[in-house]
Amino acid sequence: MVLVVSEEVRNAVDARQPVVALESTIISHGLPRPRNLQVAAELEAVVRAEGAVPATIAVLDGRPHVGLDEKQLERVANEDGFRKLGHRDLPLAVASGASGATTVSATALLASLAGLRVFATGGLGGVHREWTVTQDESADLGLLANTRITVVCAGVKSILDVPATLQRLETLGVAVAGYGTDRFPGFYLSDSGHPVDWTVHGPRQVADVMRAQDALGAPRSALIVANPVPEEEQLDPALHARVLADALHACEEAGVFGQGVTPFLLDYLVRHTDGASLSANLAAVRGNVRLAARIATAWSEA
Ligand code: PSU
Ligand code: MN
Repeated sequence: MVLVVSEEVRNAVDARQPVVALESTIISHGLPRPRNLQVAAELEAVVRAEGAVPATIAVLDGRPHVGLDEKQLERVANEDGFRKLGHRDLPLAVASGASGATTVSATALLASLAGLRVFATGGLGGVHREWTVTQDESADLGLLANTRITVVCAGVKSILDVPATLQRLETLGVAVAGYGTDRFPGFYLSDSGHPVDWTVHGPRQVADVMRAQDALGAPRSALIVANPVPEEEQLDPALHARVLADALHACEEAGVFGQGVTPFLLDYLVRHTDGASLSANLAAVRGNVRLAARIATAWSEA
């Protein structure tokens, strides 16, 4: 088996104890150094504080790892030339011995192969603005249409075309529920300005939905639990709108495309909001990780 599952994660899965999968692209490509390593460790600690086991996922020297030790986490945060791997990149990375961080799509796939069911991230990828020209839609969406996993996120990144992304999720048949809200969260913002059709209240209800997915069987799609960043921790919406417009412009000017777009925009926002976007991003991720641990616990008790 090509997958390396850490002993701690393997034991927890075998014993049906709660485990939370964590992605690594946010660490390697989504957050500035040296803060990224602190955050990686902090997120694992949040999972543990809730009584669950963290499983950060990345590919090291051609081997997909589920559950990283301290040294391995450090490589993700600090190694130069660390790639960004979507699920389509996994066989290429494995065969060539490459190392890279996994996006939502690759993390969800590897997590599910390892028998994990709950996954936390910041914001999902989705349909980019200017899609009609670039056809840039994150591979996250297609993978989630075919993978039985529960993803806790603060919606999709606000750098995207949010209504188009919601429409794609509907078309692809991916279940979406607001956590304690009927508004779809906006990543840095508590409210994207768009509604969601379903609201779930509490980790147990989420576990009920997961059980119902299994009872219904096919198609083996995901469940997106959209958990808003608390309003007092969100980025100021006016600042967000202003800096985002500049960021999109700068991205076009710089000729950035493909996998480079998302990291470019996230970095631009951090630098031009005096770190306020970073605080909001971290608040969102922390909240998602905590909730994911509670959902994993309810799921393990189900
Ligand atoms: N959420 C964050 N920061 C990130 C990402 C998500 O808070 O860096 C990453 C995720 O790994 C997601 C990826 O899968 O961005 C999407 O990239 P793209 O648009 O190139 O598919
Ligand atoms: Mn893309």
